[in-house]
Parts: sequence; structure tokens; C-alpha cells
Amino acid sequence: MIFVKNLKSVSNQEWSTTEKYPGVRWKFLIDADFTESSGLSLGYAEIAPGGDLILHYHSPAEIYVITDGTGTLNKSGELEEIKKGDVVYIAKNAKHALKNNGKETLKFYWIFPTDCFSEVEYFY
Ligand code: 7BC
Ligand code: NI
Repeated sequence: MIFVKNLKSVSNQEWSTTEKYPGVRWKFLIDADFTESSGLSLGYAEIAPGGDLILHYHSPAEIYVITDGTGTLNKSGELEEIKKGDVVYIAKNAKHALKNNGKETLKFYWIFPTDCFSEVEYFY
């Protein structure tokens, strides 16, 4: 199976949100709950200025690909400023958070080595 998608492909998909992550919204692009895919999954998220993807961890490792804006990455307690063009590797069970202290929307893709996002169990 090979397919191509982009953000326009999911323009009819509602944004997902949760009260846990103020100012954060996301969509699923490659995800077995939505697409005929397996083994890897990819989502796209936006964090509005002041928004916070709060400190959490999960068993699968994760990658962020930052496409716009700036943010503060919490690396298990150590803070690092990140920006458009940066990529982030997060080891399995490593605590991490991403906050947008900037003035523009922080946009990024995340990748999990899982069939789908819904199988990732989040711990706080
Ligand atoms: O951006 C979201 C929204 C739930 O999740 C993926 C990011 C992460 O670090 O697990
Ligand atoms: Ni995460």
C-alpha cells in the first residue's frame, strides 16, 4: 500500500482537542483509524500562542517535525527553545512537553512507531 496525503486531504476531518492541552488542536494524516496503514502513524498539530502540550510520557518513542513557529521543549525537566525546521527525537517513556511562548502558531507533525494514535497510552 502506498498513498500520498497532505493537510488539504484532511480538510474535512474535524480538529481534535482536549481540555488537558489548552490551545492545542490536531488532525490525523496517516493512522490506521483513518487510513489503510500500519506500523507507523503521523499526525499534525498546532499550538496557539500561550498553548501547552503538557508534560507527559508514553511507551512508544516519538518524533516531532516543527514546520512553523517557535516553542519551548521540556526535555524531562531541561528546557530548550525550538523553531521551524527543527526535528526532535523523544525516547520511549521520556517525559516531554511543548509550550508556545511565541507570537505565532507553532505547527508540527508527530510520528509514532504505532499503527495509530489511539493505541498510545498517555501518562502524566
Ligand atoms: O499533539 C498531540 C496531541 C495530542 O499529540 C502528539 C504529541 C505528543 O507528544 O504525544
Ligand atoms: Ni508525546
